[in-house]
Amino acid sequence: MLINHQGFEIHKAYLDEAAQAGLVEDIRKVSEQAPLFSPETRWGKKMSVRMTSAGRYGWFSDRSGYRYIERHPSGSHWPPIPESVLAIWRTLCSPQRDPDCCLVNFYGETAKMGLHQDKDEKEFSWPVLSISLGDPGRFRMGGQERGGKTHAVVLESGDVVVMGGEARLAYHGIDRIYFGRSTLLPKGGRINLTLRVVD
Ligand code: MD3
Ligand code: FE
Repeated sequence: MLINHQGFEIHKAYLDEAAQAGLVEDIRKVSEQAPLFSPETRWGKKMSVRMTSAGRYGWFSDRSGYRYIERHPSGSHWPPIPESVLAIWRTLCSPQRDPDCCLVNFYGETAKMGLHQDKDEKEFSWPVLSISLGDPGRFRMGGQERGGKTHAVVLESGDVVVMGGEARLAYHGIDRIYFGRSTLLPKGGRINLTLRVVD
């Protein structure tokens, strides 16, 4: 099922169970090469979401601010974006231009992501694609200004979201995780993959 509202395109249940399980396996391999870590915000507070990346760039944050960097904090290059993930981008976004970064977010029972805009990329003309795996999460989305009206939608395992057009610079975040509702990840939790063109 496809719902499209002002550049916010949700493909509910886009991935079947086998595709979801395959992605989890491919992401497990990424996190073996590039272990999950909790970035610090520019105010020195650890984020509750654990992260890693694949691709030419990975997203990073510390007291110096939010940015994309070419290596994992360990010093290694980020692993390549799995083909299974690229295939989804090529179908829903573009067969011409691959993303530069696949950000992997892992949410445990109490993790959240506050309302923010994604503006660390040099390019906003490409959409951002998001893949949800594991426990459902309540996603909140507003407009392009802070403090505006917001709408909540539950993102479930297998849902794929494409944010383009006006939605690309909309405020958004994850308020809560419905921990233990999915059996995809044996220990529970939610994985979100976001594919981005950075420069
Ligand atoms: C709306 N992640 O990593 S994905 C992030 O579920 C992030 O982990 C959330 O926000 C998550 O930055 C939401 C859906 C999403 C991704 C990018 C967007 C929504 C977006 C960019 C612009 C507007
Ligand atoms: Fe975001």
